[in-house]
Amino acid sequence: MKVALLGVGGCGTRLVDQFVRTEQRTGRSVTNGNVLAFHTESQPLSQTTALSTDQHILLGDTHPAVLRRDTNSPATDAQNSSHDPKRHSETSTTTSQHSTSSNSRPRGYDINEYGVGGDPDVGAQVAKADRPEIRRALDKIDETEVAATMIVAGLGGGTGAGVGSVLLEELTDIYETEVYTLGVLPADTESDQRALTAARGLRTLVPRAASTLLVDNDSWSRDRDAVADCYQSINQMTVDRLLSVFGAGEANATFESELRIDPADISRTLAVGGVTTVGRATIEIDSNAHGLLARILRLLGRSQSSGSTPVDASKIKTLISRAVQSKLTLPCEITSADRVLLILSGPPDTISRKGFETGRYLLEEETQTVEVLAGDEPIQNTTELTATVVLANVTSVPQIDELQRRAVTAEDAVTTTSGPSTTTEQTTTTDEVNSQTVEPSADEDSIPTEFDFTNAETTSETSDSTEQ
Ligand SMILES: Nc1nc2c(ncn2[C@@H]2O[C@H](COP(=O)(O)OP(=O)(O)OP(=O)(O)O)[C@@H](O)[C@H]2O)c(=O)[nH]1
Ligand SMILES: [Mg+2]
Repeated sequence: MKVALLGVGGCGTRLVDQFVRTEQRTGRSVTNGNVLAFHTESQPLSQTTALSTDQHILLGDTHPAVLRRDTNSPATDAQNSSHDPKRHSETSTTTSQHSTSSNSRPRGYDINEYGVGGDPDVGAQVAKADRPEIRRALDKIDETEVAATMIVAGLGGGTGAGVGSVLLEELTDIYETEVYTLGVLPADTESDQRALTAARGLRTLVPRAASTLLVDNDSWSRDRDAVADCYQSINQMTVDRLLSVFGAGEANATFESELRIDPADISRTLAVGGVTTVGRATIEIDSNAHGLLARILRLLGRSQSSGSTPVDASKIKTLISRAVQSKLTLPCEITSADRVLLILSGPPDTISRKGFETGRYLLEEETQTVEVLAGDEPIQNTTELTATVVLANVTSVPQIDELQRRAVTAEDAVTTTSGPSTTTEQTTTTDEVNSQTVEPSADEDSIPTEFDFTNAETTSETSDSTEQ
């Protein structure tokens, strides 16, 4: 399934960059070059290696609340030079305009002062003010080449959550095709400000996106005190799973398979909306039947066309069981899933119909879900068999409940100084976050505006009241 990827903020930018790098390394193609990175800070954009400057969209150049790095720093200069020279000349004044407004920003130890300084309301204002620039950038995406678009962001980020929310609103207005979100949740060791932003981000994004795939930094950090040191490995894990899901069905179809995954199965699974999580497991298979020797024999014409023998059904069953019991991108109670998709990727003809049926039955039992779709993705020249399991619209997610609890505390601290508390209305359990997806438009009015970045006023005065 072809998908356009739009990274937002530092996390989103790094993830889409890594995605494109992995596409190039593995020869798989999901995006067809339909990738953009939006940020309010130039440095993370200039640090990308697989994106061209044409794919870097720097927002908030002239916004008074956006703090730029020293314009003489090489990274900033390199970035600004890829933009409108008229705006470039204005950046030198924004640095000084900034120092005053940035003083009133909420601060956490893990919040970078540059860009929107972690403030999602400023992020949303910047995106609204720069709507024309965003629309121009979106013209670079060929909507006819992709079946869907995915916004990728760290939900604890001021840019990720704030700009991401406005971008989602913009895209759902103009695109006929599905718009998904990939959100990264902050770790427990990150500041309450990050937790509050992420809780608000979930509340804004989940009801609007066709589906929100979540990655939990907490569960995937080896060292919980140094989450940032694990970004690279968490990002690779995320990219590998995304490629397994969306890349299935895109590989060169030399070997046709009657069980081959259909891109429509992917959208059908995600169509239930809500929060999605992904598990994965891999086994080595008999290298004699599938490895180098078998390939050489096939090349010499001394073996059957694909040369593969079906892997034992019980082995496939074990693999699928391991995948659904594996550490998910977002750990959850698997029986709370609404729809499940199984993708088996491996050498052609290794998965017999019996193996498939056994696996599907197992998933139905383990997830207590009747809607289990399944397909395979033939990959040549591999000795591995991988099972990827997509669990859609999961509703029992301890990490989201914990995030909401932290958000209540952080929100209380903010509202003590800025007026009456609306905390009880604003914080929700996973069930409530997801319930918004059932009737998104009907429920929209009931979402408190304080939680919805896209309803924030565009003037900086308004944002000041939520910042103290
Ligand atoms: N897995 C992963 N998480 C990241 C990465 N970068 C940031 N994060 C997470 O995303 C959150 C937001 O960080 P950024 O993406 O830098 O924030 P932003 O959107 O640039 O906006 P600011 O808050 O203004 O910096 C952090 O609190 C982390 O939880 C990354 O590369 N990988
Ligand atoms: Mg950042």
